Amino acid sequence: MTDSNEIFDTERSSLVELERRLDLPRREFLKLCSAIAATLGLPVGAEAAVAKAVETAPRPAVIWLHFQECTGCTETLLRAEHPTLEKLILDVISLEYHETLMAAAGQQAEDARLAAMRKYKGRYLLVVEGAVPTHDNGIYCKVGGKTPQQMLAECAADAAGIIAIGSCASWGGMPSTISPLATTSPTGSTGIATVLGKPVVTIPGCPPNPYNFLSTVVHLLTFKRLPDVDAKGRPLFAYGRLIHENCERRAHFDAGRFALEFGDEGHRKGYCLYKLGCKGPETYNNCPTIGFGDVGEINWPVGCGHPCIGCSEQGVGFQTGIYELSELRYIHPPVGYPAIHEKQGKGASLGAMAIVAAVGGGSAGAGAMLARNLGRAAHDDAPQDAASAAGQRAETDTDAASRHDRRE
Ligand code: FSX
Ligand code: SF4
Ligand code: F3S
Repeated sequence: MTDSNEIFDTERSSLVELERRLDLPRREFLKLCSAIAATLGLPVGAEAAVAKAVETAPRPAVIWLHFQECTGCTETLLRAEHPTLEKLILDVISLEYHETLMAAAGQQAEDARLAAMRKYKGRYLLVVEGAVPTHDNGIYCKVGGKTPQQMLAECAADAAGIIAIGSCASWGGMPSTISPLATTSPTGSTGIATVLGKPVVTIPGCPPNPYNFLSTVVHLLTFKRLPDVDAKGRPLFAYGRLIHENCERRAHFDAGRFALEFGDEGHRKGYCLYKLGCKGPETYNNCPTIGFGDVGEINWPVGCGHPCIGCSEQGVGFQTGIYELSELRYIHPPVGYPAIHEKQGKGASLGAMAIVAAVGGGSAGAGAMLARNLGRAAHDDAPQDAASAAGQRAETDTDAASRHDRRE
């Protein structure tokens, strides 16, 4: 890894050129490189290698396709509060074809795509935004007279690398939503890897975080290869951990303090949003770590007071109810607490009651009340404070049974 001083002492002239190109003071540029290096999980000092790659590496030609989507992926790249982010993104890639951003239209646009594919044959990066309709030969989203299936096959054939940006292109996203009465979405929408029959790098999210796209491209420039991915094609640097693992409300989850409805005391106090349907426990993404819009790390759905809807997670976002209770993956409350999914009216198991009573020093009856309060998702006047609930609430089984768990 190059030392940062080395770059800035010996290669000042290229930095001066970069400052001019991006209209960006070098201090700002370095800060951005540090943010990218941190997003990539690189060690301290790696920002120098990132900076060098951004300054000097040849920019990959990019052909960017749009299928079934809302253009939010593009918007989030360009509407970042930090204007330099947009500049940097457009500087590290050479955008050869992009239906929303190019001036050309109609046949002229088609000619530009074909010319770019010829010129950069085998060397261009194909970025796809949007899902692919498969029903009725995919006629539901034609561009230039071609279906997404045809366009995708044509453009993927000579691409050096393929990136699916957004949940739509990654696994179907919103267009793949299935009504309770159907078995597929109306247009049979799916992700591009399914259609191509081969893995691609996916950057899910609706929209995805622009830093995750930028960092993926910068990884390519810095290390001459795309980043390591998981089984769903997601870069591990961004999607290696559950949201729940890094959430700033996690301490409230562990302590059994939950908001039960929007605006209640628990919500106002910033308690855990699990009982409002937060999908953080089953969604892999780095939202709590990097936030959105460059305005501080609390600027992400949960930070703003709304449960995560699992927008990036296949099988969760747009496929389960927004306020439906999330499945807990491998993270659970401390062993002193009974299962959070404890159904109402059933009370806690004898084992759970014994543990709670032993840990809390209370009676088995207090343990049972705590168990019921953790398992309950019904409205309540007071915030769900497990400790006070154990000592203060007295409720009959009939009361508890009359409440409905959000999964029931
Ligand atoms: Fe929209 Fe992109 Fe969502 Fe989809 O983002 S923000 S519907 S993931 O393809 O434009
Ligand atoms: Fe945060 Fe949601 Fe997990 Fe609660 S359930 S700690 S709000 S991610
Ligand atoms: Fe989406 Fe959840 Fe992040 S809704 S933006 S994955 S917090």
